[in-house]
Amino acid sequence: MKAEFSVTGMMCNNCVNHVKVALEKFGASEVEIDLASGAVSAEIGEKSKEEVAEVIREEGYEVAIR
Ligand SMILES: [Cu+2]
Repeated sequence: MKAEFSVTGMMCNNCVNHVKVALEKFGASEVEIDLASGAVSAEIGEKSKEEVAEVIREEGYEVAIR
């Protein structure tokens, strides 16, 4: 399943990498992150959007499911 999120608090490319690595470790693929808008999309397979949002939250960012 493809999921989209709005992430607040990513300030630089290091933040983008934190989120990307965390999502990939969690099993997401095709992770795309737009730093300027905070838009994140990923293929999350059988995981729930809420679980994936929680992974982003645990990295220290605010997140809304789109
Ligand atoms: Cu940063």
